[in-house]
Amino acid sequence: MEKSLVLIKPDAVKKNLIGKIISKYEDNNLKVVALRMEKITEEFASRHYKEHIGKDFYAPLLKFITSGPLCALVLEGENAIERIREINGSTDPEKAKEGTIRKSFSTNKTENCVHASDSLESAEREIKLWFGNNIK
Ligand code: 3AN
Repeated sequence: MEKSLVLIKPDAVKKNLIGKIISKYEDNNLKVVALRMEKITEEFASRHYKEHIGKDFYAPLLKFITSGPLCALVLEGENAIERIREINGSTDPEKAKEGTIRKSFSTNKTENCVHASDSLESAEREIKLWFGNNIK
């Protein structure tokens, strides 16, 4: 069993997509084991996105991710990290496969509805950042 940190980003929250997005995960046998909703500060966002500091899309990414409330979830399931990234689809909605969350709902590479951990190491780091040591 693996755990992954998922964000339902401010664009998806604004479009009333929280329920539809969580259903996609639950229908794929992924269990919600933690959940919180809030508008995060730039300081917190910079810790989440620290590997992107200095990239050309970093400033707009930070502005967007702090623009309104988002949902952070921990999902658990077999092979969860890879499966969630398949369900989410490519970062660029134009390249995302039919039926993925990003193909169905996202606007562009920044406003792309969801984030998911990309490795076991980042899942561990991100779950700790968002939920402390409560989630084992
Ligand atoms: P993913 O979330 O698909 O794993 P990452 O981790 O490479 O993508 O990038 C983190 C976030 O940064 C993306 N979800 C997206 O919002 C933004 N991002 C990544 N690449 C670009 C880009 N080329 N232009 C604009 N935003 C980007």
